Amino acid sequence: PGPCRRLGPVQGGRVQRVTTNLVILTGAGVSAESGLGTFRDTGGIWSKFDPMKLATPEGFAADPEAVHAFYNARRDNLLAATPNPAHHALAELERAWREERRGDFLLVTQNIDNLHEQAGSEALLHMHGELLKSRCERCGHLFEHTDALSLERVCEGCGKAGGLRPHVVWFGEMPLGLDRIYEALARCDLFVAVGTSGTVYPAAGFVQEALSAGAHTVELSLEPGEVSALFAERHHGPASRVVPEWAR
Ligand code: BJW
Repeated sequence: PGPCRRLGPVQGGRVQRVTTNLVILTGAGVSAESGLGTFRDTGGIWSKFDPMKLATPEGFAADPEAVHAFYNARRDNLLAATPNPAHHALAELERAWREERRGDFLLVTQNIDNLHEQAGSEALLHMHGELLKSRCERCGHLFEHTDALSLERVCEGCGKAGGLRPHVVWFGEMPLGLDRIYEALARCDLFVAVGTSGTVYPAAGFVQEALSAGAHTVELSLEPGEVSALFAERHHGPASRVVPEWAR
């Protein structure tokens, strides 16, 4: 069964509307069919590149040029990518949730791409940052850009070179927006995870938080993930099929 609004019992001749607060968590699998690689599948990004060298503060300190090259290449890939039916279905679901006042809606993505925005999602939180943003470690200046980042580039905020880094969350760093996410999870009635392996915390623990709040839990992914057993409902297949099927 999909996420259709439930109607409550008739009280005093009126049908009481039961609201459903929805939290959706997406991972790399939702963007796989848009041509952006996943991390841990066969042939995935971490089978070709060492995450300890490219996705940790220590790796960046040791070889910033290699890290810039890695994210510059992924930024170029993203600029050629477009949303797939899964992104569109989630944006459409958000519109319906809002227009029909079904309840609160929050889309939390672990992805640093902007395909949810391109599809029209609005109530969106990028917990692992955004590839089209960078920041200065010296002055905190945050800016959007589509061109390559380099060690030589000068920060528009402080006028100094050498302090810029991608606005992404590496291992050992604190994910973004956790207060808002845990607050939404504590109130959620329905939690859906799409295209994530359930390997990386704290995101992998969100299903447990949702269960503690009494939510119904749904996994939509190509195959079972690490925490699959915690989901009450599971639909396995490509996101471009299982997400629109579930959301309609
Ligand atoms: C499809 C599909 C299709 C394929 N259709 N589906 C030991 C135990 C517990 C925790 C830890 C531990 N040791 C260390 C930690 C903490 C660590 C962690 O979890 N490590 C684990 C690996 C063990 N976590 C952190 O460090 C996090 N921070 C933190 O904990 O802060 C607290 C703290 C801070 C400081 C001090 C003390 C505490 C930060 C994690 C940051 C993760 N960063 C990355 C890189 C981001 C930038 C970038 O993109 O380069 O985030 S790593 C990478 O993994 C990326 C992703 O967002 C993240 C999750 O991956 P995801 O999305 O699940 O992708 P895959 O590839 O794993 O799975 C894809 C899925 O899609 C699969 O299931 C496929 O089947 C499916 N799929 N095609 C549908 N067509």
